[in-house]
Amino acid sequence: MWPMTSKEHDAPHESERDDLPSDIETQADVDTPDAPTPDTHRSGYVAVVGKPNVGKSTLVNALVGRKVAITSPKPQTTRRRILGILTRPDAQALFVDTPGIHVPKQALNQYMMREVELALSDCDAILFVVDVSRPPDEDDRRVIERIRPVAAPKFMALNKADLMDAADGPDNVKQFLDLFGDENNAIFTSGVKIRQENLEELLAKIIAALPPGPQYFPPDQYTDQPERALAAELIREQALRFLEQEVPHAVAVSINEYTLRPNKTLYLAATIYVERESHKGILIGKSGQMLKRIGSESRREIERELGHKVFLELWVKVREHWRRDERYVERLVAALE
Ligand SMILES: Nc1nc2c(ncn2[C@@H]2O[C@H](COP(=O)(O)OP(=O)(O)O)[C@@H](O)[C@H]2O)c(=O)[nH]1
Ligand SMILES: [Mg+2]
Repeated sequence: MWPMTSKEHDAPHESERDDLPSDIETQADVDTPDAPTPDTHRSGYVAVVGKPNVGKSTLVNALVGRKVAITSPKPQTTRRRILGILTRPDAQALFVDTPGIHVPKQALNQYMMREVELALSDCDAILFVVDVSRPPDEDDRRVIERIRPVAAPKFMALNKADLMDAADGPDNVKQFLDLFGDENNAIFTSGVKIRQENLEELLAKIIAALPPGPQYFPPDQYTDQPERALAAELIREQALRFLEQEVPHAVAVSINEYTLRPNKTLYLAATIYVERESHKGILIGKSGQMLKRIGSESRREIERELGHKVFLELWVKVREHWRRDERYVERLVAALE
């Protein structure tokens, strides 16, 4: 406790309001004895790259200790750069979760690859994530070739180590190490069965590689996404969970209303966009059952992540071929920022 903090400062009476600003200033001026000096504090951007589905988003969530990015077994779950912020007394690591590196075909895919390029163009370190339960393939090689010319220090997460079997495991590891070429900076990880020591070791290596720098974000901020964007993503995650194979790529979510009422309830109305009338039918389900399930699971997740009580209204609309429409993709993303 600060010796100078009196009850009045914590809970000023109406009549004492005028005194408040100068009191706050006085408190903020007090030095914290343990605050790191600027030249020992490290910070920087860590681009997290890899082919789709290797567990990049799951790993970023595990490293940051919060759900900053939604995950699913479906490829293309992550569509744009997402920042996961880890703050420690001596460092701030800014993990940039990216869409998987792949060959772009449609407007949405091109948009996703631009997001990867942007992340690589301004990073202080690279975390290359692979699925070590399978041997490297063409897609892994393409990622390696893309990051090879980037000067930033590189680390490899041999992820999904929990799925590695005794027969093929060692050979997969050897092949990935040959490809990556730097055994000292490769670490086994798992985003689901967390071996905390490995995550700690990986973090320590990454932090040691970051340049000296300030704390860019306040210590309690764990992502750059506004709450409404997080809410839209959590709804999309549930839609991906419940829908059949062919539909999920074509799902987009936009928020129509986002109001935190004085009673602390968040009123949220969102539209789920699909590309075809038949997809709309699947999404709504028999007598609305599917949409109800997606709605109640989303509501629970949003309540847990954002800490508000939530009233959620979901709509479904068809917008044909939205993924091919570059302007629409850009607008949809911009609307969430
Ligand atoms: N068994 C296992 N599954 C994982 C691991 N990491 C991610 N997954 C699963 O793999 C799928 C893809 O993960 P995601 O993080 O969305 O991959 P991304 O496309 O690289 O971001 C999801 O179903 C995850 O639950 C892991 O270390 N072990
Ligand atoms: Mg992802």
